[in-house]
Amino acid sequence: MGESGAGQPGVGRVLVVIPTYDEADNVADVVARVRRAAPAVDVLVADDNSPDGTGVLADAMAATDGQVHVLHRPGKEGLGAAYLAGFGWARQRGYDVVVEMDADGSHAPEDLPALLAAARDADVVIGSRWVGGARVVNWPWRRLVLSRCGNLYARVALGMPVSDATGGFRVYRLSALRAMRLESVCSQGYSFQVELSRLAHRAGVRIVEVPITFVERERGSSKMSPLIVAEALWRITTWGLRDRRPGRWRRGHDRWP
Ligand SMILES: Nc1nc2c(ncn2[C@@H]2O[C@H](COP(=O)(O)OP(=O)(O)OP(=O)(O)O)[C@@H](O)[C@H]2O)c(=O)[nH]1
Ligand SMILES: [Mg+2]
Repeated sequence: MGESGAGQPGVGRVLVVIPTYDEADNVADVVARVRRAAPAVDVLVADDNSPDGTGVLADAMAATDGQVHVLHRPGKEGLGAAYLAGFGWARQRGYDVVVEMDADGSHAPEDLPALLAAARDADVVIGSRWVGGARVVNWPWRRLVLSRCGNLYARVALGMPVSDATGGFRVYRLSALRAMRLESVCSQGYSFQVELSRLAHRAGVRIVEVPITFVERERGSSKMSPLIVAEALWRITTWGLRDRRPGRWRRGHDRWP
């Protein structure tokens, strides 16, 4: 391993994990912006062998910057698998904190210092589109409706006090990830974020939400698909039903003398 960032005061050594699939138009820009916005953090691009050469571009950045690293994965396995591999990479190298961030510019690296500042007093920080002070720029109304309804459903079905359970701009302490028992994670796409919100809530770790400015991607193509939305709906419903059962049993036992 090359050089490593000095670490963020009050937070420790930070690794920003950026999963990529066909993000050749975006990857250099987003990595450069992260390095400018938070010079003490390291970056890991987790690329699933993108046909458009994203991995090669990331290698070129890593060759000239000891704080940029690349994890080459053999093929497209979904966002969740790429993040789990990135978290494992961070754990093996003794990082204290990992950050999730999209490569497409939707998550502004300039918001990162505010998220890291919040991590001083939290285990999980969610960059939220749906708390006061947040902004969503250039999203078509269909995406707005999908996100608002999806979040409402997740909040009610899973009983979580989280406004943006589907958002993917987050900070996790490694200690929180350990407490969350990620061995059980089964999501492939989008529902990965909801699944981790649920595990964090169930583990009882400190979750805070910080407003962000979310901007619709300007370059490259979205990997969102009806299948990914269907997976999220199906999984939230299944978790919601499963989570309800032990609660009922517990209440029953409490009343039992
Ligand atoms: N490594 C890896 N990265 C992925 C995969 N699918 C998506 N990504 C990355 O995950 C991030 C989010 O994907 P997007 O396509 O922007 O999905 P989205 O943000 O839900 O959808 P849009 O709002 O349409 O952009 C981007 O950085 C993608 O390149 C995958 O299978 N493997
Ligand atoms: Mg996106």
